[in-house]
Amino acid sequence: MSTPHPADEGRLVHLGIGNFARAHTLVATQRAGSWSVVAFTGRTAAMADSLNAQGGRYGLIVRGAERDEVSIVDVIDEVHPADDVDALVRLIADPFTAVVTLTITEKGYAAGNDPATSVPARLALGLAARREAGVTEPIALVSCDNLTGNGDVLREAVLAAADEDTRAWFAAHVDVISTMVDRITPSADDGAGALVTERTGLVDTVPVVTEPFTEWIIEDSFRGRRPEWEKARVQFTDDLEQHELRKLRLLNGAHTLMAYAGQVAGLERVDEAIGHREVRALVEQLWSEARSTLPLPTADLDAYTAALEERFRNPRLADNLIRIAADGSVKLPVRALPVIAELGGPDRAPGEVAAVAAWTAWVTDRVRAGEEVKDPRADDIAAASGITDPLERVTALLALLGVAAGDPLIAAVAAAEQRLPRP
Ligand code: CS2
Repeated sequence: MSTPHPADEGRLVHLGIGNFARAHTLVATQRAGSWSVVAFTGRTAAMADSLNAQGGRYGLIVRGAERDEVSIVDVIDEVHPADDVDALVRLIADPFTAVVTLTITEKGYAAGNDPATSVPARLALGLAARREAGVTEPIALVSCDNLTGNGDVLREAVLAAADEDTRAWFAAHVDVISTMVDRITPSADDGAGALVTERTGLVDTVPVVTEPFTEWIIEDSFRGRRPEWEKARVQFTDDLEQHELRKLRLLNGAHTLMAYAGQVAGLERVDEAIGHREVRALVEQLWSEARSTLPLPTADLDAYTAALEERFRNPRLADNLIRIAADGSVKLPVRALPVIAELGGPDRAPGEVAAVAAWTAWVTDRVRAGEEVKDPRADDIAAASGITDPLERVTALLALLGVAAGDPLIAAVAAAEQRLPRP
C-alpha cells in the first residue's frame, strides 16, 4: 500500500472515491493538511488496486478555457474496495477516526438493511462497533451529494438501518452534516494519463480532469475534530439550505435539462447544448422559473447564472451529456419536481416540464434503440418505455418519479415531448 502521511489531527474515511471526490473533497482535505485519509471505492472496485499501486497518488488536471494546470494529489493513505465492510467497521470503531465524508451519488442514500449492498447499513454497523468499543468522542458523517438536506437524508437512512442501542446512542455521539459541493468533473479523456506523466512524471492510470471552479459550503455543526478546511477556502455556514437550493435548481437542474434535451436534439456535450439556440432557450426558461423559487437577491442570481453559463461553455472541458443523464429517476425528483410544485403546477413551469419531458423522450428513444439507460430503476424504465400509448407510457415513467396517475404533469409532459428540438 502507500506511504502514510504524517497525520496528527485525526483520520478521515471517505466513501465513494470516484472522479468527483478526487477533484473536490480530497483536494480540500489535502490543503487542510495533517489528516490521514482512508478511502473506499464506489461502484468501481478496481479503483482500489489502481490507486494503491500508485501509492494513493493521482494527477489532477484543472482544465480551464485556455489551459491545463496539472498537479499531483497526495493525501490518500490507503484504498479499500467498497465491499470491505470489515475494514470500514474497524476504522469507524477506532477513536482516531473523527470524520466520514461521502460521495456515493443520490442513489446511495436509499434505505437498506444489508451491509453488503447499502452504505447506510454499513455505517450503522460501524457505529454499533464504535458504541460497543466505548468511544465517547463524536464522529461526523459529512454528506457531499446532490440532495436537498443531504445530511438529514443520510441521518434517516443510517438510523433506519441501526439497532436499537445504536439509535439511542446516536444523537450524543454522531454529527450528521449537510454540505453543498460543486465542481464539474467529466470523465477523464484518453490523453489525460499521458498529460499527467508529461507534466509531473507520475505514471497515472486514474487521472482526474476537472474545471477551475470549486465550491464547498459546510454546515457549521461539528462537535468533534475536523480538518481545517478553511485553509482550502471552504465556507462554513448556519444556513446551508439556500446554497443547496441555488446549486441544485440552477446548476444541476440546467444540467439535467441539457443532458436529455441536448441528446434528443442530437448533441453530445454540455458546451454544444448551451450553444444550441433552442436548448439554450429552454435553459433560460428553466432558470427564470427556478430563480423565482429562490430567496436570493436578483444581482446574486444574475451573477450566478452568468458564471454558470461560462462554466457550461468551457470549450475544453468536454463534459459528455451521457455522464449527466445517468440516474434520472433519482435526480429529477430533487432538481425539477419541487420547482414545479412550488410554482403551483406544470402550467407555471414550462421549462421544468421540458426537463421532465426530455427525460421521458430520451429514455424512450434509448430503450427502443436497444441502448442502455444507466439508472437504479433501469428495468422499470425499460418496461414503461415499451408501452405504445403515449399517455400510458408517460404515466408509467412518471410513476417512477413518484408522480401519481392523473396528475396534471402527465398530460403536460406528453405534450411537451412533441415540442422538444430534434436534429
Ligand atoms: C451533474 C453533476 O452528474 C450530474 O448530474 O449535474 O455531477 C454536476 O456536474 C456537479 O454537481 C457539479 O458540481
